[in-house]
Amino acid sequence: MKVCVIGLGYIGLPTALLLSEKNEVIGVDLKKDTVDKINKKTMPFEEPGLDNILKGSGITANCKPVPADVFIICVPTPFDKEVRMADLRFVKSAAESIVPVIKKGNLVVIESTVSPGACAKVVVPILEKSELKVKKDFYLAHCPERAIPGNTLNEMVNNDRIIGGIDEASTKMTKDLYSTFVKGNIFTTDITTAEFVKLMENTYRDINIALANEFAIIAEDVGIDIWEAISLANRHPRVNILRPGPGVGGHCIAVDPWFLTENSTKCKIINTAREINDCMPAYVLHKVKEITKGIESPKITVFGVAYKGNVDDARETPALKFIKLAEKEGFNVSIYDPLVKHFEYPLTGLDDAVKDTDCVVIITDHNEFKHFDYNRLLSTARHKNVLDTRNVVAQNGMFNLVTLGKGKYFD
Ligand code: SAJ
Repeated sequence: MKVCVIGLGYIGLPTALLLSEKNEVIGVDLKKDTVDKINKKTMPFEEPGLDNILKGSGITANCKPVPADVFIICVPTPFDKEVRMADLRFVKSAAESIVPVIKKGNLVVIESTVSPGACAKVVVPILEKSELKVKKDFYLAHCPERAIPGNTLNEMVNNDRIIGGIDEASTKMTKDLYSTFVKGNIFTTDITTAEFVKLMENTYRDINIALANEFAIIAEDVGIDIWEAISLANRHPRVNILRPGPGVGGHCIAVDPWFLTENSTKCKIINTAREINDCMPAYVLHKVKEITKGIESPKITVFGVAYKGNVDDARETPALKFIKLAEKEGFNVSIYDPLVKHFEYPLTGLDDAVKDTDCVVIITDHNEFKHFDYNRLLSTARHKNVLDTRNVVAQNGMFNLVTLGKGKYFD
């Protein structure tokens, strides 16, 4: 099979590499730099395990699609903040780019996350500009990705997958192709259900995190430790509450609920959950204000701007809103992140970030933050305060530790 994978980012490149073990694969990306790197067998981003596969693979990369048997679209779907909708511009332009090369009998697979109905209503009309007709001349399916950054390779191979074809022949062709590398079970459905399932998965997680955040806020009022309470509640065989934190980031969970609700007039819990999670940076700032009350020209140190622990990705990070709010409220903010390389604000070395600080605010649960000796680290601080929004610091020493979700009773 000759497979053309369009979009060589966090999902497209690993998919292309896994497919290249049993197929001829051409990767396509608009970024010339990415194309050059892949042709030189160099990874354009970091993700465990991919480097080795790339070195041994026969994959080639190109800036434009070439004739093939299968086209897989793995481009990002940004969030249009103004109207709270999926911005399908990259999916559309990827589909447009196939039009000149698509042939009778080809299969097109959409991996990009899209709003319900988009494959049939948006992608089909573009592909049919080729004069070929879906179901008659070419096949189409949605196969949403489920891999988690940091563990992409393992999850792409071992997770169960959902495939929804526009007809049975499309579903079968897609299942046969993905079976060449997926070891998990492959479940099949129709194309719109597959779109919906993907969005439900991320929305479920968002609502669960919102619930954990609300529990944390209530626990502070009641005076108990939410982290202990959640771990005890999760001993129930049918309960699995996620962890509270400073808000939800990343390019999926913080935006996909809006893709699901964009064309509905009846959403309540999904919108409320988004609101709760979006308010968490402000909630964290209110705690910082309490801790630093009375200090003149306070300096705070943000530990971690990645959207979650142990990744270098700061997209949609809750740290950004927290920092913007803190600056607006007159805080002097220094930022340290051991993994993130590019961010809207300057990043500082650890020692400079902590020197003369009045409060360290842990936003991201990087492993490094769990292992610091905070007594030593805070020796150059002006005030020895730590606000831990992820419950990664143990109280062992002479510093004031405030943990999100731990009520006063435990201070
Ligand atoms: N978070 C919490 N508490 C938790 C878990 C996460 O506050 O208990 C926060 C994280 O810190 C982060 C955000 O939520 O800011 C999202 O992180 P995540 O680890 O939950 O998810 P992502 O965005 O890295 O990946 C998700 C995954 N979806 C699900 O688990 C349902 C992944 O499988 C998807 O492939 C990915 O979205 C995607 O691309 O859709």
